Formats: sequence, structure tokens, C-alpha cells
Amino acid sequence: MASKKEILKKIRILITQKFDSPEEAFKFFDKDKDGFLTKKELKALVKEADVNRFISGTVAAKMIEALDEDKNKKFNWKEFKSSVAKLLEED
Ligand SMILES: [Ca+2]
Ligand SMILES: [Ca+2]
Repeated sequence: MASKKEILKKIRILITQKFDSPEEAFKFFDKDKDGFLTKKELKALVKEADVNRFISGTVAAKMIEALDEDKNKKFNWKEFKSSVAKLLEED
């Protein structure tokens, strides 16, 4: 199984290489345009990052668990932005 570090690296590559900005990535994966990334929408992002699909749901759940500041089980733009900022800080 891929390590956490490898998974985060894949997500970082997706956001930095396939999108011009984190905001563009957020808008792209917010499929219903409600201004939130739900676990399901985040799972699509994780899958798109080429993380093994069998663990994509778990990865999405863990990301929300760890970084959902207002505990509503989904990411708003501010939470997503700070998640990406943390990702970019890693190695
Ligand atoms: Ca949404
Ligand atoms: Ca939230």
C-alpha cells in the first residue's frame, strides 16, 4: 500500500500540474457548485491524483477528518486552501 507521503505527493502533483491554481482545482471538483467539497467530491480528486481507487475513499475521509476546521464533514474554500498550503509545505 502506498505510504501517506506518496499519496500526498500525488495529490500535490495533481493540483500543481493539472490546474493553474488551487482555486481552479476546487471549482473543478465541486461538481454541484455548492461551494463545498464533500467526501464524495474529494474522493474524485483523490482518484484523479492516481491514488489506488480501493483506498481513495479512506484517503478522502482522513483528509476531511484531519483538516475540516468547522467540523461539517466537508471542505469549504478556506479549508481546502489551507489543506493545499500544507501539502505544498511538505518536502
Ligand atoms: Ca460540492
Ligand atoms: Ca468544513
